[in-house]
Amino acid sequence: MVWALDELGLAFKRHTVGGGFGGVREPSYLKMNPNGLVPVLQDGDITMFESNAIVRYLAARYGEGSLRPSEPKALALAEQWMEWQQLNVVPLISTIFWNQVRSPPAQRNDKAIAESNARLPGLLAIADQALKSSQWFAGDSFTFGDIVLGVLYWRYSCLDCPKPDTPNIKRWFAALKERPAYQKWIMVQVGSNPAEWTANEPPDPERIARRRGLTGCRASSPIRWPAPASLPA
Ligand SMILES: N[C@@H](CCC(=O)N[C@@H](CS)C(=O)NCC(=O)O)C(=O)O
Repeated sequence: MVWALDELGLAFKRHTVGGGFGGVREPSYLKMNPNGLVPVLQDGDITMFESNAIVRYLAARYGEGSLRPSEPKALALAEQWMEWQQLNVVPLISTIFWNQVRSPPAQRNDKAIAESNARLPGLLAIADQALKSSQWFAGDSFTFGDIVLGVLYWRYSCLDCPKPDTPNIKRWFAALKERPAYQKWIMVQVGSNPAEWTANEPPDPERIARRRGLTGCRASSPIRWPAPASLPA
């Protein structure tokens, strides 16, 4: 969400809540998101949850013709890849991440890691093939169709696991890393095991909060999440 806000050049205010920061069980928060999760977006009279829906809303309201393609075919592709990434790739990368980086060794599920590692090459080959004929998932321009995999691919790049040779994804990822908003909000060191995760904890509380908000996605996790962002009406 914050990456999208920044890509759109929108001013926003972030509130750090969730996990150890608390706040998500407060009645006032549950009114905004009854799931007690982050993120939540407040923008004028709109209050909403579900990060992908938030990104699509921001793109529709503030990024028509840029983050949200105006042309129906490109829009269809952006929608298609956002769904596909979320439903197929995110669970596999998240499984490896949570077991290798965020779980104590005794709770690490090696079978789940192996299953994810076995399935990822086939899935990434599909994305790689799509990126053979276009620079971005929806064509020649960066769109919200690049966001879901963009977030997760950074984390994947930090993981200690076998990585298939995907030259087109490699080129796409290199282009993402050139984007200032990606550098600022996504390219944060996460480490590849629990010790590195802890060692990478930066001393600056603001950076800790930022990193925590961008490096995990499991409701039961003990880490803290920032939310919501509010836009000027
Ligand atoms: N599908 C929801 C997932 C929300 C979700 O699971 N949020 C996690 C962070 S990504 C959370 O609030 N975790 C709080 C916690 O684990 O304490 C979305 O994309 O917004």
